[in-house]
Amino acid sequence: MLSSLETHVKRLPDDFLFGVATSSYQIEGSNFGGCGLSHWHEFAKKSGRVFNQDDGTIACNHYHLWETDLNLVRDAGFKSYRFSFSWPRLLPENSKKINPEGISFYDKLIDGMLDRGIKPFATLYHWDLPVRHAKKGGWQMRDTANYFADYTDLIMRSFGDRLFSVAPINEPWCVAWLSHYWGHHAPGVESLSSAAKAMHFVQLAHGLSIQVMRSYGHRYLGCVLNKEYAVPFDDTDETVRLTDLFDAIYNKWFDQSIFAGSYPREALALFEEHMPNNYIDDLSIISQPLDWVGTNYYTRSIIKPDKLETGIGFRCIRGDLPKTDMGWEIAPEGLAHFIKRTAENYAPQLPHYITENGMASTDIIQQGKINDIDRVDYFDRHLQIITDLKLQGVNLAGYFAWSLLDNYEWAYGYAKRFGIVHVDYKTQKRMPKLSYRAWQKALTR
Ligand code: IFM
Repeated sequence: MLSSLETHVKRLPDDFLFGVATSSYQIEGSNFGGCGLSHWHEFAKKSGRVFNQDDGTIACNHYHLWETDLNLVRDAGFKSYRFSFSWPRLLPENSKKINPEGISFYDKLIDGMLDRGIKPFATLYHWDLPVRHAKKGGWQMRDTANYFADYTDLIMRSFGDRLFSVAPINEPWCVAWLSHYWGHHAPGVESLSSAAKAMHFVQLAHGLSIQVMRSYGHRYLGCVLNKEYAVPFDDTDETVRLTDLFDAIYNKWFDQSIFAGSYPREALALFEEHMPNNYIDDLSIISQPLDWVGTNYYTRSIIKPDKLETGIGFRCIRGDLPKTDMGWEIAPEGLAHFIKRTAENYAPQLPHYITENGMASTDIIQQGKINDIDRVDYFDRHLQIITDLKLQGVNLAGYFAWSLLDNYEWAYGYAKRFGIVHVDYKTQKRMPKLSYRAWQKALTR
């Protein structure tokens, strides 16, 4: 009998791309190979907001174990690997002095993928901003967007022709709002004014980077936007208005600026006085044509009015649905909502990838095994949505499970496990979980 994942895979066309994702700071180990400091290192050590003050200095030691890890990707039957470049690894000291060990590491990693028949699905920035840029204001500054364009140039020169696809920035909402308004991620700023600037400059960085990559003739460029499904706490006009505001800040800000060259008016009304001068002139850069669109999807948020939240007037709460170990509700219907909305409103013709989807769970090792059946079920329920929509004719092109390995889960340190492969952080031993075996069975059948 076919398992649920096998059934979905069988219903999808052969060219539907299945992959698995990770990111540099979360797995590589920033102590190795001449990597420079990122603002995450400082945040982990100094902010008091990171569990156990855990940092990414060793992480999964992927810097040394990359061959083992690529073998795991290949042996599961994944045909693509979504990874990120580390900016401080390639340019540890300044924007001119290239770290040869960094170049050599990514050379080997990319060639290692190609040798194994795995398509390199690259992200240029997954949150490890060099500390030198953070000290000068980081994403609140236009300069950072310009430096990001230079860094893009280095990557294109060195690796561009070997990359199947590239997205400049992973989850710009996290880079901007989560890190500058909520302060939950590095640099831990809590200011509407800072957040508004970061919301704009991270988008500008995206657009400038796309321009650079086009100048090299790259033809498969996209964006990776995280989406959270907004549900009003009640049906009063005020709650509905606030839910629209949440949706504008979290979701539409990014789609609309990239695909329609404007910012949503609900969010702009809140940010306008803090926006950088002449920001409107940048929208034509931000809205460069793309070749594909990527969505990272995990959960929903219930929006509840709260007068104590002086800037925005709401807070996000969780409801009664079953939850992952992050406390995130499992709500696959939100994924359907975003896939349809993106196709209808913004990018009907573009191939759509689910670039991250997965769950943290409290995996228990029993008799040398992890039977993470809840994670298999999570993948199953989200793939059901994808298969149904694909069969209805939506242009869905691929799906990436988050994550290959248990890894550094940012402010949660190593306390949360998202991997389909368990990592023992003391020995660095990898142990495939039941979910890995389920993917393997579905993809290699
Ligand atoms: O681990 C993160 C990843 O870095 C970005 N997307 C969400 C994941 C789970 O929180």
